[in-house]
Amino acid sequence: MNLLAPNRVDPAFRADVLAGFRMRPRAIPARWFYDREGSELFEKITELPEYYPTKVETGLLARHSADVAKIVGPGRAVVEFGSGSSTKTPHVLEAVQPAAYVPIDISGEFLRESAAALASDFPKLSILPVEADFMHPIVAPPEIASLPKLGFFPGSTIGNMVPRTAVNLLRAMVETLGVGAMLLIGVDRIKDVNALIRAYDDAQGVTAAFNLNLLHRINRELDADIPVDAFVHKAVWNDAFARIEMHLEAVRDVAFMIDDERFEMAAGETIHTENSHKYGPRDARLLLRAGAWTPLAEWTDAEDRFALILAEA
Ligand code: AVI
Repeated sequence: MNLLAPNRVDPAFRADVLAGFRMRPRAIPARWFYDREGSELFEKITELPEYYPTKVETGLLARHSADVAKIVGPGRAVVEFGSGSSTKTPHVLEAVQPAAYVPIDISGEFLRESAAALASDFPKLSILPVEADFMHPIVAPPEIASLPKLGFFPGSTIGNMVPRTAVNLLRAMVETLGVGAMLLIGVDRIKDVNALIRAYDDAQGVTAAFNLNLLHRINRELDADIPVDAFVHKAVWNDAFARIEMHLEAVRDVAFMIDDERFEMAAGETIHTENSHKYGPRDARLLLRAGAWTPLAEWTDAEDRFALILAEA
């Protein structure tokens, strides 16, 4: 969502970018990837042959939503965190037979489009979109106040947070959903490093374009003149932190202006743009417990590339 007029700058974006270029090592939060161009590039990433998470998780949902429904029971309100295009949701809605569906997303535009699309497939379902930042506890619509809840957080988005932030979010979800709630969450597994690198540095260069779009966005929105052609996309596995990191590396010495401030970067210097943490089976369960959720069941693919975990508050 952009509530600001097209040529008005989002002050939080400007503040994060300027602070990120001033610090060492330089780093910009990954949330700023998702302007319209970035969101479109991310949709393309999910269709890439190398990017297994979407395909594997969708397969797990298609195969196991009925098993989830047996544990969860009917008549809950399904609350989806960061619903985006809601592409994985129909499997869950069909199996779980909820009394209501509450998609939460920060992008109002996305939310309205996907709620309308779902409404035509589920005409009897009460759909109650909430435009909000799900990183904080959310006041649920009054219509679902008395219903037990099932939180749905697919895509391994939890992996884009450092563990401390992930735990804070899981605890905020307990507050939003209430005691007795359940949570169905997608978690990407630690696996062969080459397979991980390929997923984040694909042959067609779509992930590179997604990463570099951040610099284009800064130029478009912040009165900046970063020479984007002086940067290349890097995806590296950081074993100590069990995460893929994305960086933008300067291939030559560069100087540029952002909003009247001059920056210089030497060849080889990087901007850290994303973390994507991966979790082994025990790590994932421990993370959930630290976030005040008790794991109840989990489903993985034959190669254990990705897990769907059902937990209760
Ligand atoms: C949204 N998120 C779970 C993706 C991931 O895999 O960490 C974002 C992404 N970045 C590069 N490719 C995909």
